[in-house]
Amino acid sequence: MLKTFFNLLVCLCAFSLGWFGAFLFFTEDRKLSFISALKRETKPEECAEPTVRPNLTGTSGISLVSCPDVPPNLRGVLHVEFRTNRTLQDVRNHVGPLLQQGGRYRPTSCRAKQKVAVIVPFRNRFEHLNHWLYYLHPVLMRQQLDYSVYVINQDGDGVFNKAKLMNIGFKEALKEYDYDCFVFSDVDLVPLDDRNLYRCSDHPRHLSIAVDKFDFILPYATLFGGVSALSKQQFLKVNGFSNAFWGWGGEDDDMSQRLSYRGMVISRPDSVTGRYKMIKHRRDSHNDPNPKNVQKLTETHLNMDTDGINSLNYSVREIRKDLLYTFVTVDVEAPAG
Ligand code: UDH
Ligand code: MN
Repeated sequence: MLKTFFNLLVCLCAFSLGWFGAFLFFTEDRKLSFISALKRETKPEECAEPTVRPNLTGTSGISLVSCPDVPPNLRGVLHVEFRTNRTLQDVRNHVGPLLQQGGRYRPTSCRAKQKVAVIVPFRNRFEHLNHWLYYLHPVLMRQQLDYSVYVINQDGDGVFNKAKLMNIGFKEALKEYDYDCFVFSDVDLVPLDDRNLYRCSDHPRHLSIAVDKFDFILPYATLFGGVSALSKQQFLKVNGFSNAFWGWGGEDDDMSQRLSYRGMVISRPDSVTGRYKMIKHRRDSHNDPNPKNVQKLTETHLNMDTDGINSLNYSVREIRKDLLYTFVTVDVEAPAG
């Protein structure tokens, strides 16, 4: 009798354990359990989606269902602060596990809507780059993009040419992958809302419309500088950026005019979604405002067919793959600064 009772007790225990196990497994899978909620709480900046480094080689993404129009794990308004002691290794530890060499990512659970090359014109702003990478990677992941980050670094200390670096980014990125969208971003601009999607749309898109430096107000209606997104088609339709804007200013207005001359209008997010924080900085050396650029803006329509991606000259000095970005150092044939 006692033996039967004992057997029954063992069976009951095994049964209960089985159910408890099944419950944990089930809720963990659907991210409902207390355990997974805790996990998410302790990793606030991470993308909620993949937990393993995705394999980006091969064509495995093709059989997946398309990602939803509205990415499900967005957070909305973000808290952004630029602490000075953020090292590149901090950033690698923070976002690296989900990336492939070259700052490359794509969602594992669905097929991304667009293949996006994020292009950052650059020279000697490593502190800004750390902040930018720290905030942007998790945002781009949550936005479920198939993307890479290209930092296009102007070699030497000749006069800076941001537009030329962006043209080079377009060209170099396309040598690696069949991107259909190009987001051009200053290294010091971080979005304050992850609903501001780094994707292309039917119209060229200006993303950084409300920057703290300008009291969150768009300074003028045709502004296209800061962060903007152009599809491959839109970019080629205007022959890319002009290569002729040396020094600070004008290249974005020239692009804005190119778009207008080719019958395109600029689309924008609303003024809440389009908020940005700019890292405070002084003017860089060898990038002074160039008065000649103002004159150039009167000639956009005359030059745009011959000055642009079809007339781009440069040489690549080095391509270095970091986990967080592809760093392309280029000689842009700059006049002495
Ligand atoms: N950039 C560099 N290195 C340079 C110059 C420019 O990386 O030496 C890149 C960088 O991505 C930067 C972008 O080009 O974000 C635009 O340049 P910018 O940040 O100098 O332009 P912005 O309009 O600044 O923000 C204007 C001068 C600010 C003076 C502020 C005085 N309080
Ligand atoms: Mn700036």
